[in-house]
Parts: sequence; C-alpha cells; structure tokens
Amino acid sequence: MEVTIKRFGELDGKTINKISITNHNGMGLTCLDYGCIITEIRVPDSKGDIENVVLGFDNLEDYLKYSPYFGAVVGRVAGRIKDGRFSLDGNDYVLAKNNNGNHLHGGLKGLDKVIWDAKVHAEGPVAKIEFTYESTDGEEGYPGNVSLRTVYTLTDANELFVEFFGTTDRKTILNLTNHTYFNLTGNAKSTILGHTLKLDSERFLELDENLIPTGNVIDVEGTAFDFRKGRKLSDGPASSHEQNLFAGKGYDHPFVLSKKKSATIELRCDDNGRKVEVETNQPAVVVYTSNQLEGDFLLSGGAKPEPYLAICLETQNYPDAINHPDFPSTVVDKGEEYYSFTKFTFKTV
Ligand code: G6D
Repeated sequence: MEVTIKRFGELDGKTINKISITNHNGMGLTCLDYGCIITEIRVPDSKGDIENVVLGFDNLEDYLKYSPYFGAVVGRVAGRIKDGRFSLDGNDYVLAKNNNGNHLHGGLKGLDKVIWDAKVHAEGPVAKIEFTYESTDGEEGYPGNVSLRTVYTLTDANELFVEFFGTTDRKTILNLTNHTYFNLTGNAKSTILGHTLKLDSERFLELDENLIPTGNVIDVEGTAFDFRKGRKLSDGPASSHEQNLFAGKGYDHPFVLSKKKSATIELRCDDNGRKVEVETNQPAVVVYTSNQLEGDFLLSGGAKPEPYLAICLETQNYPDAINHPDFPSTVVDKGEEYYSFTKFTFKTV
C-alpha cells in the first residue's frame, strides 16, 4: 500500500491533512482529518480506467463554504430529530434546530465539522486510517463525554470498511454514518439516474413533509421503492408517489434492511461496468439521490452540481429513533460500546 499525507489547508490555526492510500490494484482512497471526509475513491471500470467515483472538492475552502456533507462522517446522530428535542432518563435535551425547525446531522457543528486526530497503519495488503475525537458533554446539546473512533480500512481486494466505535461516561444517543455521494460514471460525467440500485429491503419509513419519520413503515411492493430485483434510480423522480414528492422528486428515505446476514445493497453503472456492493450491521440505509443538489461552485474533476448527480447510501439506525420507542434504540449507556460496520466492495461486471 502506498500512503501519502499532505497539508490540505488550515482551520482555526490548525493544519488539515489529506491522507491518500493506493492499493496494489490501483484503487485509491483519499480523506481528510476534518470530518473524516472522503474526498476521493478511485476505482477501475470494466476497461481498467481508474476514475474518482465520489463527489468532493480540491480545496478546504469549498468544503467549508459549500459542502452538503460530501464524504463526511455525520453525527452524533445522523438524520433528523423532530423539533430538536428528546428526553432520556427524565432529562429533556434541546438541540440545534438547523433544518426547518428540526435537528439535522448532529447540528450546527456536528462531527462533519470537527478536526479528528488521524493515524495511519499500513501493513501488506491492508491499510487503516484511525480517526479519534473526544466529544465533550453538552456538545451540540448531546449528553455525555463520548470517545469516538472512525476507522477506514482499504484492502487489496478493493474493499473499503467504514467502522465507528463509541463509548460514553453517561447515557446518551449515538447514530453515526458516512455521507459519501457516489457517482459510478467517473468524475461525475453524468447523473446517477441511469444507475441500478438493488436493495434487500421490503419496507421503508414513511416521512412527513419535513422528512421526519411518522412512525409508519410502508411495504415497498408495487411502488418505486421496491429495489429487491434492481431498479433504475430514474424511477424516483418519475414517480408520483407522495413519498417521492415529499423528498423533492426522488429518494431521501430510510429503508429497513433485511435481517438476513447476506442483506446487501448493490449499486451499478451498466454503461461502464462499475459496481459497489455494500454490507452493514446497521438496521437501515438512508438512500438520498441528491435531489436538491445545486450551487454556484465546481466539484473536483470539473463537474457542476445538479440534482441527481450522486446517491448517498447512509447505513445507520432509524432517524429520530429516540422519539419512537418502537424503533431500534440509539441509546448507549456507560460501559457499553457503540459499534457500526459497513463494507463497500468495488467490482467490475
Ligand atoms: C437534505 O434531506 C436531505 C438529507 O437527507 C441530506 O443528508 C442533506 O440534504 C445533505 O437535507
């Protein structure tokens, strides 16, 4: 494994570093110690052409100014928390209302906007980047001093493991994810509407008009949300289903993943043969087809932002779970360890 660490910029008087790893097949991963942001994933297509398949920027300033969580670790709690409020053990907590009166993605300065301490371990066919961050009690309104670890592992089998570990000194809530925007065309040549998504999921969470889970779970059968046999992502914007319309004509929904061990998510671009298979220990994946992506900036590789330029596959627990007793719990107590595992395997077909 080839590893380089370079200065990417400076924030609040601290150097932001860019860490690049390339495996023996030429697959590359580049990330920052700011927000554990994945800035590039470079993989071959069926002809062997290696290109970047995620959205990002070439400079820190653009991440600070424009980024809608491109490639970032998101938390302490990913997704929305209704009214920015929750109760835990009789204590009421108020969080930042940073999205239509609700809390989104960890608040105004979530985990995507802090500097993590990064260490690289590269031995033989495996390279790991271990990021650590101590989130103090009351940070963004969340209880507990929480020790967090994010570990990205790249192997010579073109696998990228994303793992999160967390411990706390008092009861809190945790639900992290990675918010990478995938576009398998390479350098975002075109939108992802021609991509095919396959999901081992029979149900998805109903959202209200503010994209807050209502508590209802909807069967995918007979809807544009049925990805069990594979479906073109263009079916989302073309669908008149109320849920696709609430999402801004597309998808922005948590899908309940089958409990089968082999429950996988598969995204492929038939034009060039790139495919990524995703496995996770998380109960859900939020599929977001960048329905509102727009702005006066250029992405790395020169592409202009536009709706449907990428898809996010945010493996995680259910959003707003703390306010839904029948959802899987996101509560972590002192003495417990929060652990999230997701594996992205890049292949060609
Ligand atoms: C929008 O609703 C979507 C979120 O799901 C996404 O994470 C964010 O944009 C970047 O708020």
